[in-house]
Amino acid sequence: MKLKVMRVLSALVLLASSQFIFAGSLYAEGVMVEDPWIRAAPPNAPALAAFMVLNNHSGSEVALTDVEAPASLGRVELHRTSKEDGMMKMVQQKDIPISAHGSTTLKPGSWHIMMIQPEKVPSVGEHIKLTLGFSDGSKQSVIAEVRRGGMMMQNHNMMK
Ligand SMILES: [Cu+2]
Repeated sequence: MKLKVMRVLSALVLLASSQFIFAGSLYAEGVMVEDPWIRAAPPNAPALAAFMVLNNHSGSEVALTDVEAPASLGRVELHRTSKEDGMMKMVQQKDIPISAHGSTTLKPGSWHIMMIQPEKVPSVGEHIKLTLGFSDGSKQSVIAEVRRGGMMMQNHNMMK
């Protein structure tokens, strides 16, 4: 009798711990951010752009809805550059969607995070903390490295 109780108890403990692991893996789902970076720009640049890969490991669509950056980098907006009538055009977006089990790449000439009218343009090699807010209510901070790369600023200058 006592042995039977023990067995039931240990089975319960096992069940409880496996649920704990399950809960742990659920927590690890959501958006995984890969390779965040900010494109190096001249000290008088009117805007800065940040790029990264957003991987959605969940079964439902999630969107990047807001980004917090240090105040010295200016006002933050979500943008998308696309070709319209043969012209590259940049349009502000309310969010950046990431499909279920899919990924969205923020890159020059496509989706990007734009920081407008920076007071101080960071130099190559600096690390900038960006806090990403998603439509599921989650927030995540990433460290973006300032580096050279991609196209120059011509996309953004075309907007003027
Ligand atoms: Cu832009």
